[in-house]
Amino acid sequence: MTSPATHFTHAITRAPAQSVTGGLRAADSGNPDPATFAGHHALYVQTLRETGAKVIELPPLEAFPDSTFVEDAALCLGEGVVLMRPGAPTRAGEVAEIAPALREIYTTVRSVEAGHIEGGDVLVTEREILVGKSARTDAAGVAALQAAVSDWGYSVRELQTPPDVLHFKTDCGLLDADTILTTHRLAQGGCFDGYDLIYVAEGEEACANAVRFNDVVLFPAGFPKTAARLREAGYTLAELPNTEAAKVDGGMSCLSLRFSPS
Ligand code: CIR
Repeated sequence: MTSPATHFTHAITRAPAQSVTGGLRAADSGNPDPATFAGHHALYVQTLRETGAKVIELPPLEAFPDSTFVEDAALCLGEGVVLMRPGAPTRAGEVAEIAPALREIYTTVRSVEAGHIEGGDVLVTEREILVGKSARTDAAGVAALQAAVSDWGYSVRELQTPPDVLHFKTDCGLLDADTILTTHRLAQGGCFDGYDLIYVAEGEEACANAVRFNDVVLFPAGFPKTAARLREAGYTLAELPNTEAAKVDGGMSCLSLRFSPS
């Protein structure tokens, strides 16, 4: 069944810059290789397009090593777009860089004016907007988002991203209107009560950041047990190489903004 939370007419992506080797990361497992990353990114974009969506590809930004992770700079909803306020100082300038592309599509553009919030901490379902406070997102940012979207009828629920997890969505992804892929460490506090949950297999926590995009689930290659669980549950997976993004803590959701402007 199609849902406005999983089915989209548009996406925005930004090709990785050579400077992605200087991207932020929690642990050093070596630098991403820009050429390999570019190949992975092209495959990601092609997969989005194959679902029928229009994909707007933005050029690389050398001044912003993490700018390929466009999801963190904006929250795209049907009614309008809300520009985020990244908590990582090196990423704050990405918002002004992506805003012109968003203004070409949306007539209503709002901004988070206080605190900090990154799109990776925001999960939009059909019923609500869940936001995990994290090292990048604080209570003032969540409150500012709530103020920005309340007249559009959204309720915002403030949650906590587990310690040592970069973003809320590092550990979850929406699979359909009622179903969330997640980890035990995130779900154990009951934040997803009322939803159907599919857990990633033990040891495969790094694949929780999957994204349902139209008829496919964008899923990082290399997590066979969880992939089998999802296929068994009836989902069609597009398994995409993600080794280079993963070196700078990036996953499937971070690489696009997904939306259907009204
Ligand atoms: C960062 O640390 O900000 C980037 N290296 C990775 C951002 C990943 N974004 C996301 O999960 N939404």
